[in-house]
Amino acid sequence: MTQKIKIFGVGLISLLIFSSLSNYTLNETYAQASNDKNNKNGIKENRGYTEKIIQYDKDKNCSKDLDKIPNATEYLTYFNCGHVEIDEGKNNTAREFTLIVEENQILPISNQGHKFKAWTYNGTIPGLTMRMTEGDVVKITVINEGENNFSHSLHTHSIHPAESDGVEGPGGTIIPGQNFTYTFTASPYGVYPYHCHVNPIADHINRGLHGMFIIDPKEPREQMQEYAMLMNGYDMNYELEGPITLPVVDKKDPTEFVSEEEGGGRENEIYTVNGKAFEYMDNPIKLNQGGDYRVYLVNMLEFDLINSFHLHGNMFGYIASGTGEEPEYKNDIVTLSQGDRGILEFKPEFSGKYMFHAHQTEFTDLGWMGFLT
Ligand SMILES: [Cu+2]
Repeated sequence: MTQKIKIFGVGLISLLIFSSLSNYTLNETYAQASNDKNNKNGIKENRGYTEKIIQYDKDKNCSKDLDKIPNATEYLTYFNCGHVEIDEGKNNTAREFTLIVEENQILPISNQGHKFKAWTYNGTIPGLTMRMTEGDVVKITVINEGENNFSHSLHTHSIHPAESDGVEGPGGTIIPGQNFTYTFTASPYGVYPYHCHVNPIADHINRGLHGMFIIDPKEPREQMQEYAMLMNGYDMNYELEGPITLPVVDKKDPTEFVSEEEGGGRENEIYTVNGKAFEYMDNPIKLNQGGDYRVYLVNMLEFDLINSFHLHGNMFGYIASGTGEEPEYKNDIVTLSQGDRGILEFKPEFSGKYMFHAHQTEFTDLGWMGFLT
């Protein structure tokens, strides 16, 4: 009898939980009520909390396919907004993501046959673009596969507690076969890199364990066609390298140091945007003349101190780190150090084919170049 009451109790609690929380899928449709009022982005002002969240996710072009492995062209518009749980009563949204770290991946990194011995989050370089809204409770579970040889972690930029920083404690070192869930409240809005933070960090990043995430403002930005672009490089000869350390002191003369063997060193042989050399030379990005475009740009290049983005035939407004609402200045080139990022907004004035590329000619020649048409 006691057992029965207990079971009934649990059932009742689950029922209560289910009635206050809602999981949603992105293909739901909503009838427009006659008293609906549109705000500047067409979001219905007087809808309930859940409907507003669902509409905002649609406007953000959140993918319905959370398990998709996007190729370099699909990566431009693949925004993964996680498994969503909405608490209407508390006006609270939670988003859950899972990143599986796999070593021993062989990924194509050009359309000419070059392949890379990659380490990946969910099978791609860069890892998927995670998207959320400021104030969302975010849980990212990182699984380090049992077959892997190294520990890994997830370090996200933005504001969060130390235990979710991916450096100290259990979240800083996930050994093969283990997992860890990083939890934080998304803040402030902006565009951010994420990457593994296990030593030697540059190698873990260069091998492919990096990506971007976007925290959108609660008040939506002006609606535009949006693209994600992440700049990286590939060092193809890893066997010559190891951890970066201070030089070894020469005991006979401490003002000198023992020089290391000459080697290939840390150098990128291929440069890309979105993981594949010359991808958008081969598959130009089609834009509409007079349309409004926004690019979330992140630089995850290792071994070279800076990278840049140059747009031909046009000027873009630039929002550094994406932490402001309006562009701070107009330019046709932006230079970013390692880990830096921002938002570009522009409108094609003329028809035709326009290049976009790094303004370092070496990077351009080695893959970081594309076309807008
Ligand atoms: Cu790692």
